[in-house]
Amino acid sequence: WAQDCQVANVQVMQNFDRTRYAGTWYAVAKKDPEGLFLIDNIVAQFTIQEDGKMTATAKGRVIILNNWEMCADMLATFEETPDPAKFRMKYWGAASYLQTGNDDHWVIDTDYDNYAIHYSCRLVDSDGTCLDSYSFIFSRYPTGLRTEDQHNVNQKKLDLCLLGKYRRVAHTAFC
Ligand code: ODT
Repeated sequence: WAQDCQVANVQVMQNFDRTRYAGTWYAVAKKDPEGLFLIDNIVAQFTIQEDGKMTATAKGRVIILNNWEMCADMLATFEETPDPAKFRMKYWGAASYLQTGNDDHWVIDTDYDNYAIHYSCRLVDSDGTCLDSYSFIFSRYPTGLRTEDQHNVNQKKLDLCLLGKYRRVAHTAFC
């Protein structure tokens, strides 16, 4: 069926299991928000604490103060919502000059062992579509997605109305 592009109708992962989601994920593609922050070499590490709460760290190459290139060390805590695949992510930098914020963090789909699709809408338009979103395609491998996962991931990009809006995220030795 046709994509209606309504944020409220975005389908997220059913029966999301944060324990299986834990561990290292390499960003292999990204749809950028307004005011791009993380550029490439983006690696996220999710941890489930003893109290069951999810936290994460992420590294990535950023450019701050117009021209200073560095590897950002970021931290996040996740607040639960009634939907187990939808979180609020509060994040900040290990250094004070890095970005801080509080974004939606939705897990759209994952098989836990190979790929995951993340989505965040920062600004919903008056018509219910998203005015400012970002989305990560994560892989358990820095080399990219397996061929057999690509079709499914493309279908989800289409469902999110973001097909064609992603760029590849390089992994070099920067971070
Ligand atoms: O790059 C951008 O422009 C938007 C991203 C900003 C948020 C980055 C904050 C990362 C905080 C630590 C994170 C953990 C895990 C995150 C997984 C996916 C979403 C960032």
